[in-house]
Amino acid sequence: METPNEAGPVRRYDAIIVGAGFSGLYQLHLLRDRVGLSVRVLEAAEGIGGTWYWNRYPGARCDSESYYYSYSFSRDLEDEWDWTERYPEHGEIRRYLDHVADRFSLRRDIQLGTRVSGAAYDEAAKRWIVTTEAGERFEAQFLITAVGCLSSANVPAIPGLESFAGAWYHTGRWPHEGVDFSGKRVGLIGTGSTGIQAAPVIAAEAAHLTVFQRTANYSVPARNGPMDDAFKAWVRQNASALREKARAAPNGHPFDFSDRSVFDVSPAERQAIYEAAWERGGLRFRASFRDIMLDAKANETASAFIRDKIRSIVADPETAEALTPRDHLFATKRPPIDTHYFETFNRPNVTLVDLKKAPIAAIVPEGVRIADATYPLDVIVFATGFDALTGPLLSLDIRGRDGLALRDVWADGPKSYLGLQVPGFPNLFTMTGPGSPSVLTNMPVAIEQHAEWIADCLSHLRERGLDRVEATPEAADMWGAEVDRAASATLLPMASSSWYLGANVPGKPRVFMPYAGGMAHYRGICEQVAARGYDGFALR
Ligand code: N01
Repeated sequence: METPNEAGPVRRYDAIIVGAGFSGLYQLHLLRDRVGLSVRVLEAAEGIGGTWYWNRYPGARCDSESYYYSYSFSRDLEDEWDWTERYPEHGEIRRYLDHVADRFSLRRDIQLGTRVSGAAYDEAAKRWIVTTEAGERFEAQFLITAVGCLSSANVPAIPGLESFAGAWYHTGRWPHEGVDFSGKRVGLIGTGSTGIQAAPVIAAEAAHLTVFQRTANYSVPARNGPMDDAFKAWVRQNASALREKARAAPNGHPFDFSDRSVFDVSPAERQAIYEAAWERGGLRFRASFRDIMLDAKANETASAFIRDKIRSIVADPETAEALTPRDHLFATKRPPIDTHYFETFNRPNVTLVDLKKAPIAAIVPEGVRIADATYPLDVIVFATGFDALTGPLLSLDIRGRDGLALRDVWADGPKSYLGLQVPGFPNLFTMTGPGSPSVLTNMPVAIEQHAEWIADCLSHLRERGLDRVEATPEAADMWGAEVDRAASATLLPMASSSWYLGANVPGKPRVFMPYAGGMAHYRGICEQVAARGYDGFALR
């Protein structure tokens, strides 16, 4: 419904969802088609897909396997969709999400090309006022952010970037028409999951690739390949059991964590187990033993195994040494998986520059300058990550009761209840927000749980004639303590350069942001909270 006012017409809905990726699409489906709300999805991009709309860099594909990096809520959807590869490539995931949008008639309630610039809670009207960069105004009782965890690109403030005579790109804002690297001297800055995926593909096309590495990283082979017919048939036959297993798992992946300790087996058996896991590839390498993520000594055996692999793959000993991580343990930063990453450094057209010896001093018109040397470049690719978890939320300029700015409330680090709500911000839900398991899980599992829990909560309010839900400060304090406790029970906070801690963005508070207590455990807590009448939330 539209009502004119001084600032232009205001469009009213029961709920506004910001973002049309995996989260926003499913939340729209549930709130509109199950709860019966009027819903508008506002999406900055010109297409749906969220992360997969923006991340089109060379080699971009998902590190979770295709048959479970997908929705589980509709058996028909599962039955009718065929994945072609073990790890889906970005274009295939976009096609899947486009199919979902069409199949569930979602597009009519999604407004593309609409960047939200502000959201303020009007206490008297009990409505959120949402404004966009184009000056549009919306009002809604509920505001749900589905903006993703890794959507605010982090382009480092390196002096002189504006003077660069070539072209530069951030991987998370990749041009749709692609980038032609043929005959070009390319500089790649960053060796996280993205840089590690991109380097081999760029190296195969460019005249020369220079990789600028600040922190050496562990990586395990992905072992990507086609989904053959026998495997597809196995997935279909076991679809329910696989989904059940993913839901019951700590990280939303349908694979078992071994119940053996690293120290239950002999060194020779351990080596054989790691070799088999290396051959199998993928994120499940971490699951080879139960204590890899819990005990530094246990983890060191996995870390040492991968270091040995790097040395065995990379021909030049000096390059191998520089590529060998020593300042953190395996998987304490988000572990990448790769297709011939370390092998890439054996190519004659690839150079590694170790920024631990000397940092980038400046970008100059010809390229990158480090100490006295200038590396001449035609293209710079920033694979420098994201202002993770808080960045996408703070960029919305959210203001709650009494004009309270989320930016101020989170000045010393984010605090929330269950990662879903912040005291002072009634009827605002932050899907996969800081304090939720989000990035520590196979994302669709966390997303489906959040969307269903939020839909149930709004149904609960409607059925009882209530119109407001707000986390209490006590509940947020309790949850903050639980997030800290869960993190410190693992090795995750040990990696001082991790984006889980905000360490990659200068000036960002160093707080471990995601909930490390496990997805299944988290699901149980959320279910208990709901069963106790939304314990920790004030309902009015
Ligand atoms: O970003 P990152 P990413 N000068 O922050 C370096 C997900 N993902 O885009 O480690 C020089 O991990 C930085 O160095 P350091 C996944 O969750 C998923 O690679 O901070 N270097 C690091 O090497 C992943 O973890 C998939 O010392 C600078 C790199 O840039 C997350 O996205 C695929 C620098 C950034 O690594 C982020 O990955 C890809 C500077 N000023 C990504 N600033 C899937 O498959 C930063 N760096 C689903």
